[in-house]
Amino acid sequence: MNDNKKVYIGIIVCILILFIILLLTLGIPNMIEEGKKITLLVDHDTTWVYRNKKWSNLTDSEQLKEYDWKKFHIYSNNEKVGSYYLWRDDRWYAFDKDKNAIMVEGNFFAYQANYTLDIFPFTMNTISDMTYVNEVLKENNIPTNSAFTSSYVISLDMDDDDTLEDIYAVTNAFDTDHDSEKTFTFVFMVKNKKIYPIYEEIDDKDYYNGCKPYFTAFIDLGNDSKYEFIFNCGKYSVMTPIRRLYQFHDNEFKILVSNE
Ligand SMILES: [Ca+2]
Repeated sequence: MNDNKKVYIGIIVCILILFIILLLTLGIPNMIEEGKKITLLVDHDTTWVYRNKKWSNLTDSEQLKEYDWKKFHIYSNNEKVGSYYLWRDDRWYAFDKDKNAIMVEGNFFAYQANYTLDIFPFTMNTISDMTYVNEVLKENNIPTNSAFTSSYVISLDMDDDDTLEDIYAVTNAFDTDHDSEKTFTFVFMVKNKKIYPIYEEIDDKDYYNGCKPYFTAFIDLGNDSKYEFIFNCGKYSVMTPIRRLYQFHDNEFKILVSNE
């Protein structure tokens, strides 16, 4: 090999290395971000779409018909049912490729995206350590011996730092058995012993007030091993719960889209 050839190969190698560095630092994240398309079906009443880097809450029934006979990844009660074709009437119905009906019981959730979404199989655990719950109750002048109608904690690594965060939910909504002064709902995350509020509601005591908090799915929407999640608030007197898609960003929870 003569010196000229060595110089050429050297230059080509340098250009390739520069190109790869550029692609890794600028190109690849942008390419994923730019072309990302997501459709989330939350139960049978809420549809969220992500197009051109924007979320929207789709309510037009004509537009929803566009998903008829489209394939979705379907989940029920946080467990994968499979990938099936959907058809909409007053709700979503699932069919296999031969148009045999597939029964989907429980909390329905489905998504379609032009990339694979990681969905975390969360579990709702009994709260064994009441330290943080009591701290939040005290801050809001609610007695710490209050009875709950629902209380649980979900543990997962929300932000990919190899340490688990705890998401707590407590409420006394729809309580007929106890005489409490206020109806309350608190949902928050604890990370490094610090409390980050997700949802708070305090109302006068009334059977119709309050919110029963529950989660539909924890989803890695950004493909960055960090989780966004769908949170719902069941209301006693309203058919459709409040539904919100949350993201933990810059040390606070932000609502990306909701059905409100
Ligand atoms: Ca973490």
